[in-house]
Amino acid sequence: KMGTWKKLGVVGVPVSKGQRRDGTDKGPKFLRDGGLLERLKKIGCEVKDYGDVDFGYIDNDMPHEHVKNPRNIARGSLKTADQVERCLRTEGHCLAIGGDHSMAIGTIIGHARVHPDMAVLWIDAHADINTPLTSDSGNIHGMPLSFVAHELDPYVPHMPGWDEVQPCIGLDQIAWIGLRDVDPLERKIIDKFDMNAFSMHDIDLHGIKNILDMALKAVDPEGVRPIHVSFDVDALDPVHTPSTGTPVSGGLSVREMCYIAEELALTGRLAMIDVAEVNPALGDSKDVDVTVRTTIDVIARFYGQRRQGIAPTGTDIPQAT
Ligand code: 6HN
Ligand code: MN
Ligand code: MN
Ligand code: MN
Repeated sequence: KMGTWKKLGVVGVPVSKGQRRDGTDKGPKFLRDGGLLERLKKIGCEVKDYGDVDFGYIDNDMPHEHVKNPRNIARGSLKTADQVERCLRTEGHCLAIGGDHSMAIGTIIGHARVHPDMAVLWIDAHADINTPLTSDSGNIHGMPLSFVAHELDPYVPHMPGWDEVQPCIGLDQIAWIGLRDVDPLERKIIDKFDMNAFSMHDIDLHGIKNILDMALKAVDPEGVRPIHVSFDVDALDPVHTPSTGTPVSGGLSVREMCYIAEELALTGRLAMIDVAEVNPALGDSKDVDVTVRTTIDVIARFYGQRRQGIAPTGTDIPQAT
C-alpha cells in the first residue's frame, strides 16, 4: 500500500453562480497562489495543470421558477465534465479545485464517463440533494446530487439548457460524512431511498474511524471501486475554514479530516477529488489565509502526506565520521 499518487491533473472550476455570493470564482486562484501545486510536487506527485474551465457566463440567464442561473450552470457543468474526462483519461487521477459546490455536477458526470461504478464520498455540512422543487434558496450548489442520481430523475423538472445534463450514478453509490444542516425535504429523500448519510451526531456516537469504515462499506463493500471525494470545506468547523459561504458550527476537526484523508489515500483507489466552497471574498485576510492553508494541508494528506512522517527512499541516515 503506497499512498502517494505519482501522476495527477489539476482542473480549476471557477464557478460562483451556484450561490449568491461572488468570490468562489477566485477559489482556484487562491489555492494555486497558496502553493497547492508546489506542495503536491514536493510530496512526490507529478502534477499537470489543466488550467481553469472557461465559464464565460452568458447574459440574460433568467431564473427558472426560483432557480438561479440555470443556463450558465448547465453550460459550465458540461464544460467541466469534458475537461475532467480528458484529465482522467490522460492522467488517471483528477483534482478539481472550485468553485461553489455546483462544480460537482460536472465533475461527477465527467468521472462517470470513465468510471461509471465509482463510489462518491460527499464530505459536507450539507446534503446538497435538494431538487429544484424542494430547494428554498434556489441556489444550485444545494442541488448537485439531485441532478446526477438516476432515482431522482422523476423529481427533477426540465430546465432551459439542461437537456444534456443527465443522471449517471445510483443513490447507493453515494455516502455523506459530516452532515449537520439538512433541509426537511432533503431528509425526506435520504429516508425514502434509505441513503448512506453520516451526520456529526453519528461521528460523536461512533467516532471517525467507525464512521469512515461504515461509509466505505456502504458504497464499496468489496473495496474495489474507484473513489470520488467531494470535499466541501464547510465540512470542517468554521474556525478552520471561515472563508466559506454557508458556515455551520460544530464541524469536523482538522484531526478528523486528516484521518479521513490519510485513510482514503491508503486505499490506493482515489480517482478524483473535488474541493468546493473556498470563498476568499469572505472574512478578513486572516480568515482567508487560514482557510487556504488548512484546505491545502488537507489536500496534501489525500495525496500521501502523512502525519507520522514519510522516510525518504534512497537516502540513509548520515553517518558520523
Ligand atoms: N453547499 N441546503 C441549503 C440550500 O440552499 O439548498 C444550503 C446548501 C449549501 C450548499 O454548501 O455546498
Ligand atoms: Mn456545504
Ligand atoms: Mn430527465
Ligand atoms: Mn456542499
